[in-house]
Amino acid sequence: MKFASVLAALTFASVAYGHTIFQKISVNGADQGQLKGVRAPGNNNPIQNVNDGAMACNNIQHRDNNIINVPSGARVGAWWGHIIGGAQGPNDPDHPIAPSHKGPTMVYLAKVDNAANANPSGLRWFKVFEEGLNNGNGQWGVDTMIKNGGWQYFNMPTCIAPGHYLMRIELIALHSAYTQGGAQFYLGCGQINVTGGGSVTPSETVSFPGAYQGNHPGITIAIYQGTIPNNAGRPYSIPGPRPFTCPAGQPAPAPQPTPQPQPQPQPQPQPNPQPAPNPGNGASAPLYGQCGGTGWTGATNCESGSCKAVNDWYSQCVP
Ligand SMILES: [Cu+2]
Repeated sequence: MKFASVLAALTFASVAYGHTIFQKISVNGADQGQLKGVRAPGNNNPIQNVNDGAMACNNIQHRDNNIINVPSGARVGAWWGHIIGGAQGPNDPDHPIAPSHKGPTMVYLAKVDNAANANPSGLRWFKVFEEGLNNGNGQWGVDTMIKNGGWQYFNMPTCIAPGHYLMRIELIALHSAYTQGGAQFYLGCGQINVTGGGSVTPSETVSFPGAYQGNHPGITIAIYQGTIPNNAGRPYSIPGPRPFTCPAGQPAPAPQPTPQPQPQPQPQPQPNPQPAPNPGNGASAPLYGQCGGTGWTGATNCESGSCKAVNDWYSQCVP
């Protein structure tokens, strides 16, 4: 039995490039724009060491000065895409993420003075959202996000103090998590300003890195029963603290607009599929790494292969 589930996990783990990047925010259904108020990594590779210094906001490459206003109680969306810009070509089966990447979705907040320039290390984070495994229907947080076209939704607490926060968006892919170090952490941070709200400062906070242990049963775990990723019908234990909830008597949630399905972004027209110009900085991007695109500040030449524009925001080294 154990052998069979390991075999199944190995089979599913062969999907190597179905990774994902958090890259867009919506507020009460209003899309705030690609990479606006978002700190995103330069490639879609996961972090696999829970003690990695990048566990707070990832290895940030895309960054701007926008701060997104979020009324307390608002329905907030965080959008994931296979690569920066969304799908990697038409009918990309790995967009927003490969469906093999089952696992939980989470959101944490940390109060900061200025969200546009706050250093993500050393912050105190409180969790405001988590979705793990629904044992009733076998659906994971990641499944919900895929069903919503890449959007991961949560409600901003009604009672927290107004002001700037970094908003840490996270999902964990567990398809290879049967050995320690196999879980894949995908994450990025949004820059937000909470308006309205109350005066509560959540007291239960964690640090990143530090919040997770590699041997946590929600991080080192074989989720397959045969070929079915349902954790053999057992409850799934989500890493980190339980989400903060406002104490009774704090402001009630404002009435929410009916959630509207959000249209999937269309593939960008490709008038000029030329490699990005190379300013000649020394470092080279690895094969399948990012090598250009709007706002890209990393390497623009390739260790091997050539740099090809996939969309306005993303050029990739391909063989
Ligand atoms: Cu992946």
